[in-house]
Amino acid sequence: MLEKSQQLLQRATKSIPGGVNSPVRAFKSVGGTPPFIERAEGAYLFDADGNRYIDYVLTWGPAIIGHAHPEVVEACQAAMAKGSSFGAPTELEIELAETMIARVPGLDVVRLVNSGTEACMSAIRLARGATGRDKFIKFAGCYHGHADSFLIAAGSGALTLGTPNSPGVTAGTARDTLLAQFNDLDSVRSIFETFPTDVAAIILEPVCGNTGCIPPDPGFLEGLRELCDAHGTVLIFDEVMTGFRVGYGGAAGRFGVTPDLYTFGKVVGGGFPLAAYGGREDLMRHVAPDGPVYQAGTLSGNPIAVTAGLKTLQLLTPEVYEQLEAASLRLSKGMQAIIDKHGYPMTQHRVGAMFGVFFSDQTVHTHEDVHGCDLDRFNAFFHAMLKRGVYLAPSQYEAGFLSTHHSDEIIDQTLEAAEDALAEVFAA
Ligand code: KE4
Repeated sequence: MLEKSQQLLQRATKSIPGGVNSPVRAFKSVGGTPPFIERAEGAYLFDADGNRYIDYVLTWGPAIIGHAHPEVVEACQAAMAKGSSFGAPTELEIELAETMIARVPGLDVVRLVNSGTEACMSAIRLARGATGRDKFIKFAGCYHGHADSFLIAAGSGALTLGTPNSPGVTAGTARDTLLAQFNDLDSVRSIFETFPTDVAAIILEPVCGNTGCIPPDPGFLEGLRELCDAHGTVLIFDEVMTGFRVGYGGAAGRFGVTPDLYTFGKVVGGGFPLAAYGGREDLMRHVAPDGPVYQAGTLSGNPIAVTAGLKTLQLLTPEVYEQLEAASLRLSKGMQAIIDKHGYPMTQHRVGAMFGVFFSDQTVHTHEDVHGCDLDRFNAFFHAMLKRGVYLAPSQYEAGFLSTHHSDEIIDQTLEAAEDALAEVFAA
C-alpha cells in the first residue's frame, strides 16, 4: 500500500528534518507514513506506490482550480521560456496587483512577497512602523506563519506538535505579542483596558483555518473593527487561506467588514511561492521605497509565480465561486445526513470552499473547543479515509478544501467512503 513511500521516508529523514520540508506533512499528529506524491491532476493526487487519492488538502489551499490546470501549465511554460527571474519590475506584476485591487474591498496598494509568513511579518512591521507602537494582538489558534512573533500559542503545525511556544523565540519578542480568544470580544477589550494606546495591530484569520475551520460569530469582526477604530489600532485580516477562497472578495467581501491591511497567499500564487500584503494607501505608502518601513525580496513578484497567480485569479469568476459554493454545500449536507442518520457525536463548519469536521457533539466556536474534540477518533477517521482513497488534512487542527474539479460524482464517492469509514471508527 505504501511500501515505496516508507522507503522514501526512511531515506528522506537522513537528509531533511523529519523527512519533510514542513512539519505537518510528516503526519506526526495522525501517525503512519505520509504518502510521497509523484503527481497531481484536477482533484487527484497520485503517490509513489501508484495509489490515487481524492485530494481535500489541495496543497493547503492553493489548488482551488485543481492541480495542473492546463491553462496555468501552458501560461507558465510560455513564461518560463522568457526567463524565470529578472530582479527587475515587470508589467505582469502590475496586472496582478490591479486584479487583486479590483476585487478586494479596501485594498488600495499591494506588495508581492514569497510566503504567507513573509506577508504577515511584513504587515505587522508596517503597522508598528506606521503607529510607532510595539505590541500587537493575535488569537490563540490562529496561525500567521513561523515568524518569531507569531509562534506564541500558534495554531496549525506548532499547535499540533503541542509546542505552542517554539524554542528560539526570545522573551523580548514574546513580550510584544498579546493573546486573545477568537470569537471572544471581551478578551480583546480586556487587553485594551491594560494597553489602551500600545497596540499597533490586531491580526487574525477572519475564518480560523488553522484550528479546524471556525467561522466568526455574528458581530465578532464588526466588534474588532470598532475596537480598532476606537484605539487607533490597525486591523489586519490574514487572508492567506481565505483570500480568493471563501468568495470573490475573500472573507472581507463575504462578511462585509473591511480591515486596514490584508495578507494573502496560497490561491493568489496558483501553487507557486507567491504571497502579498496590502491595504489602505496611507499605510502602504510607509513601505520602502515610498517610506521608511523596509521590506525586500530577491524573488518577490517572480514572473512565473505571477503568471500562475494571475491566470488562477482570471479563471476564478463569480460564477466559479457559485459552483464552489454548491459543491461545498453538497459535501456538508451529505456529511450531515450521515451524522444524523447514525447519531454520531460530530459537528462541522463550512465557509465557502473550506470546511472542518470535528468529533464532538458540541458546536465549535473557539480554539479551546477544538481541544475538547475526540482527536483519537479524528485520527482513526483520517486513516480510514486515506485507505479508501480520500486524502484529508492530517490533523484536526487543519481545514479541508474543495476545487472546481470536485464534481458531484467525486463528492458522492467521498460521502460513500465517509459513511463506511465512520462505521469503522465508531465500531472500534
Ligand atoms: P506560509 O508561510 O506557509 O506560506 O503561510 C503561512 C500562513 C499564514 N497565514 C495563514 C492563515 C496560513 O494558513 C498560513 C499557512 N497555512 C499552513 C496550513 N495550515 C501551511 C501548511 C504548512 O505549514 O505546511
